[in-house]
Amino acid sequence: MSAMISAPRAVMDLKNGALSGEAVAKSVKTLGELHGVFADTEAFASLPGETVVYRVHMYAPVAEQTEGGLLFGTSYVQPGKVGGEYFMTKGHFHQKRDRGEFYWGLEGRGVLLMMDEQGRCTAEEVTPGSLHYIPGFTAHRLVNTGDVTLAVGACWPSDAGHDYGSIAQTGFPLRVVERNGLPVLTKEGRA
Ligand code: PAN
Ligand code: ZN
Repeated sequence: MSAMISAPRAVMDLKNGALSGEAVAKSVKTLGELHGVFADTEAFASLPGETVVYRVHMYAPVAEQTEGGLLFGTSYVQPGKVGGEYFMTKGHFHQKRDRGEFYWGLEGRGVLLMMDEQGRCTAEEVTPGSLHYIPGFTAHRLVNTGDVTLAVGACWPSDAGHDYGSIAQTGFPLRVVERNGLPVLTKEGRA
């Protein structure tokens, strides 16, 4: 018998990065799960905890922690603000600190915040087609500065893991807030 050409194990919508397939998992992060992330605690408390801040589609062809494999995902950050601060992801270092990652913009507009282990922070603009190399030893967070959903693709080593603890303690030195209708970086309200 000759070999068969099989269907792909996963499919991606080329426009918005939506993933489908058996090994695709989808998760949701609500405001209620983001305590301590935003600077304005009063504004945070006034918003419904069930408000969706971001969703993630993740294609895991191998189990997390597997050495030598890759994971693939699309993050969708909703438009919105807590006080003047734009909706964003929690952000993390990889547990295995030397593991890097690629991000690329698909839809919407935003900012990628990156921070090294010395707390030095940089910010890159994310737009459809923008490509971002996140080196190892670098925490990363996505911020939606637009008024539509920000969709961003990602690919990272399957043994990278996520360390949210360090970010929860020290935060990022820069925040992205709206001033006169435009996104600006600020050091104010540092966690
Ligand atoms: C991304 C992120 C995703 C959600 O897939 O996990 O944007 O952000 P948080 O993990 O910070 O909640 C990634 O960077 N994976 O390594
Ligand atoms: Zn990551």
